[in-house]
Amino acid sequence: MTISLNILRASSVSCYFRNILVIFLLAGIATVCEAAQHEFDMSIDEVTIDVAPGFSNKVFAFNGQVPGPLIHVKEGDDVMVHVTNNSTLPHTVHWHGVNQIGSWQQDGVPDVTQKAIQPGESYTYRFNVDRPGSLWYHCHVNVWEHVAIRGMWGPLIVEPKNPSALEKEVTLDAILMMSAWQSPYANVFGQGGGPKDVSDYFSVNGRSFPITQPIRVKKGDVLRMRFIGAGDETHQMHMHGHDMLVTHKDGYPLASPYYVDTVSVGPGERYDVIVKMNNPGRFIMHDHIDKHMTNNGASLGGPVTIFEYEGIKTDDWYVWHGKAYDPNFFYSDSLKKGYGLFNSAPFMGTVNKQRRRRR
Ligand SMILES: [Cu+2]
Repeated sequence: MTISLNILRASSVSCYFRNILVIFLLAGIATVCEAAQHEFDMSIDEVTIDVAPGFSNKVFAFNGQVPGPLIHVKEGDDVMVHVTNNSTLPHTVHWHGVNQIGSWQQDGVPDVTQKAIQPGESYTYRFNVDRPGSLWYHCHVNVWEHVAIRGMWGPLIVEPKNPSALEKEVTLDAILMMSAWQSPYANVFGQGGGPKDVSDYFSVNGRSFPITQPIRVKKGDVLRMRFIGAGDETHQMHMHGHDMLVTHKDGYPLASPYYVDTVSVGPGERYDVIVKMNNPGRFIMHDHIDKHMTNNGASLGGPVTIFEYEGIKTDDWYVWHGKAYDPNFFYSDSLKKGYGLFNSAPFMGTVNKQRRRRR
C-alpha cells in the first residue's frame, strides 16, 4: 500500500493513470474484503413438536424449532452467534465440521473449551468457517439426550468459493437430517438416550411419515440432497428409480464420486448426493432398516419422502393425495435466499406451559 501511494503521489503520473490506479487499488481491497461478517442471534427454548400422528415430544429447540434454523454462509466468512439459553438445563453449541483454527475456545465442548451456558445466561461464539461443505451444529452437553432425542441440531451450510462443474448444475437443494426418538422420555426433560433405552420413532427433519413431505421435482432437475446423521442411529436411505452420485463425505469433495441407490448415514456423518431427475413418476425414499419404517411399531412410518414429478397425475388412492405441500420442509426455499440465518415456521414447536427455573 505504501508503495502504491508513493506511485500515486509521483508528479509524473497523469491524472488519467492515477484514476486507473485508484480503480485497481479499490478492486484489490474489495477482493481482500470478500469474506463477509455475519452476526446471528439464537435462543434455546423449551417447546413441544409433533413428530408423528399422535406422538409429540418435548425438545430444547434452537430458535424454538426442530430442526434448528439454517445457517448459510460462504467459505472464509466470519460468524458471530449470540446464544441465549431460555431453557431449564445447561447447553453449549458445537459447530461440527468447523476446525476452529486459532479459535479452539469456540468449539462448544463443556468443561473443555468453555463452561456450559447456564439457564438464563448468554454466550457469544466467534469463528471463521475455514472449510466449505455440509456442516451442522449441535449441543455438546449430555449429547445422548440433548442431541439424540431432544432435537438440538441444525444445518450449517458453507458454500465453496470454487464449486465444481456438477455443483453448478444443481437446480434444487434439500437437507435431510436423520434422527430417532424415545417415547417413554418424550415429556421428561433430563432423562433418556442411555445405552439401555430403545428408539421407537425415526424421522427426517424431526418428523415421521406421514407428516413428512414430498420432494416435488420436474424432469431435468438436478437435485442435491445433503444427508446429516443428527441422531444416534444409522439410517440406510434408499432412493427408488434413480442413481445417487455421492459427491461429498463430511463436507469434503470426493476424489472419485460413486453411484449408490442406498446411502448409509451414521451419527455425525454427512453425505452429499447429486441426482439427475430423469425418470418421471412417483418414487419413494425410505430407511432400509426395516424397523425404522415404523412409528412405535406401526407401519408405514419413519423417515420417508416421495419424489413427485411435475405432470404425473395424482391418484385417489395415493397416500398423499391432496396433501398440503410445504416446499421448505427440506430447506429448499431457505437455501435459495442467499446467505444468513433462516428460521422456518413449520418447524416451530408450541411453547410448553411450565414454570421456568428462576435464577
Ligand atoms: Cu444441550
